[in-house]
Amino acid sequence: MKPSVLVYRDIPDDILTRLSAECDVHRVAEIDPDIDPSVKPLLAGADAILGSGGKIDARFLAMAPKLRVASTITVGYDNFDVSALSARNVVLMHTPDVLTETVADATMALVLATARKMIISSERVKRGEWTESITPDWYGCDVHHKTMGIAGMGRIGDALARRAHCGFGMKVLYNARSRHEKTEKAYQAEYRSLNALLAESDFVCITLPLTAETRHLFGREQFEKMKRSAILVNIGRGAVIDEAALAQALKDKTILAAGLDVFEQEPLPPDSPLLSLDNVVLMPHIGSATHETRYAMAACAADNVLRALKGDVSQNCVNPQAQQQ
Ligand code: 8YV
Repeated sequence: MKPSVLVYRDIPDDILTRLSAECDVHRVAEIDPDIDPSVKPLLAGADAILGSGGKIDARFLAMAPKLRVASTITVGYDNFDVSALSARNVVLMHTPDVLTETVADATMALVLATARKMIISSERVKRGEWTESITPDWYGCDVHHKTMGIAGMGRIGDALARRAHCGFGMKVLYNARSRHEKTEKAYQAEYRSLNALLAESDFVCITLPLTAETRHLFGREQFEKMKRSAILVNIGRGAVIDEAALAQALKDKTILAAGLDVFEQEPLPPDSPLLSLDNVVLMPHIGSATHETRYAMAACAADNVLRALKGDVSQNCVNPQAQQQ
């Protein structure tokens, strides 16, 4: 009998066909049986799940007694309770590498768009406000040859350091749990404590995952340590920042501006104080959202399912030790 895979996100047809050759594929729009109770029987029979989003914890796992593989079409996996998965011998597969360059591009784009006031300028042009030579209120600030501080130095942090150093002649500082000698050597990146990074950087770019240690790592105290001319960019996870404190800091001009791709609650709620500020650029979590990269992520996640179901967790597995012997 073929293993049963529950797919809870849209994935390209050719990838579904590949999956269907080896598995019984069931497609649902929603993985949470509390939201769509019709998912319950499919979940009860699923050997693997493939998709993104949802809260996959012990309560969810209790409804999926046969589950062996959870494959997320993301690199981040903060919505999974990894200990609960491991306790049940469910392996968690994710999609690192394939999105690194695309997310680093988006981060640099956010840096530039925020510093050079590109979004607000475009809105002003569309409103018919460009009626004479621009005045200094349209001016932004330079990016090239400034100092970029990167919080978190994983694959995306390294790709961002390369862009900043090689493309924009920037000085790169970073903070991470450990030293990254390759990045230091390749891009003359210098390690700093978080406080020193905050004090010295013109651009602070967050590429951190969300964990118990990083939740609300950036709040009022941290914004006060930054330069008043500094720009904060977040491409990691929204809850790494205390968003209410950030909105206040932007309002008070404690820091100059922010460029955000991720939020504590997504989609951003209509009453978010960020929506009424003109010194913030807001993107709807588009870091990896190109046709090419979203295809590559779906293909990677499907291949992860096929390999993991055969017992191969040598690549892209968060908890290989969870594999049932
Ligand atoms: C995802 C992301 O594409 O991979 C991640 O961790 O944050 C994005 O690239 C997005 O979460 C899909 O919903």
